[in-house]
Amino acid sequence: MLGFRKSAMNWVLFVALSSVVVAAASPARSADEVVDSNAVAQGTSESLDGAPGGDRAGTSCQTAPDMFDYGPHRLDAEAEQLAMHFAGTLRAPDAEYDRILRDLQLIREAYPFLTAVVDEPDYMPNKLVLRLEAPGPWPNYEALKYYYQVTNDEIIIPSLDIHLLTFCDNLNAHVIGPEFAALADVRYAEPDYLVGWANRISIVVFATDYRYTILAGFHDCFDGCDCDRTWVLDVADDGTVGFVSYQEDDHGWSWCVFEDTACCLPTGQCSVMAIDQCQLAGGAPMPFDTVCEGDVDMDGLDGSCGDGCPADPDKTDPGECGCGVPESCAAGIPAVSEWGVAVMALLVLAAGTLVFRRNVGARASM
Ligand SMILES: [Ca+2]
Ligand SMILES: [Ca+2]
Repeated sequence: MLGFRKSAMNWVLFVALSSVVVAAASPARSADEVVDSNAVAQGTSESLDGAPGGDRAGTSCQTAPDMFDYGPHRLDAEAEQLAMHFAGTLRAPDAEYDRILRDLQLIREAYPFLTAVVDEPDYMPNKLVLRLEAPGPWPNYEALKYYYQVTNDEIIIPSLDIHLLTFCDNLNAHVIGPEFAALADVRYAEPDYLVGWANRISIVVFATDYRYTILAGFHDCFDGCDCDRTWVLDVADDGTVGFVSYQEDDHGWSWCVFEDTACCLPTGQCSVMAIDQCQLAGGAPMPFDTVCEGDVDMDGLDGSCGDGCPADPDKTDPGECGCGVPESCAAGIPAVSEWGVAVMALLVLAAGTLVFRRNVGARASM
């Protein structure tokens, strides 16, 4: 949180100093916007995930011997960003990307309310802000831009030679930044920071378990949220999701209200309670907008907790016959095959009789 506040303050200072010049050049984006645009990008490039180098539809990245090889374009921007940071690499390694993508899906299947808690990046993953040494030309800078396939070089503050680079695909800004900053042409390079993010996922590994710390902030998030919830979950190699802890933090603010949620208890009943109490009771917290429907048919299972037939006391699953119809409606289906067996038996008997009679008749005529 401290790191965020510091970078946000840097950004605010940066914007304040340059607002007159920049004006409409580079509007500040929020983390929400980036997550939304990532979601759109994911939807249009689904078939590319894991594709070997060469198929770069959805990006303008090229494959050439004198250019950086971006490898496969990643379908899921969230897993890509987390994998890059977890591995500390320029691009997301396959193993980490696949593992994190799988684990987050498993976590969200086990805890559906966490589907809404998507990691928000604190910088634009395909951009870099840098200041050049005046005056140009900058041959080393241009050569590195070519190598990393920069698609746009926008001068956002001409008087200070501050540029905003756009790359053909996402990169870890904390790795690419120092590489540009090391050039004699470049005074400094830093990520294109975003403000206003609320959700953050961090990862550490214990033996074969990946531990996910999932923070969901709310209330006045521009400079760091006032209130947050944190879940810690482990996902084992075999995909088992283990609950470690849940914590609410009001950071001393009296206006942080941690709403209760619908909880499906192991008994099948639904009850509204605090999330930590639900989890301590072995229950599954439901999405925040879930309303307990109640056990109208009194079969022991609440309509919100998996009673697929909330008005049928004899069924909790529509099955083949549907709610309100006994599953024995399907009894006719096996009867058909029984008839089939009977008909076959009659045919065999008739054929056997014909053969027998023919043989007897042949002997008689001899
Ligand atoms: Ca019921
Ligand atoms: Ca029922």
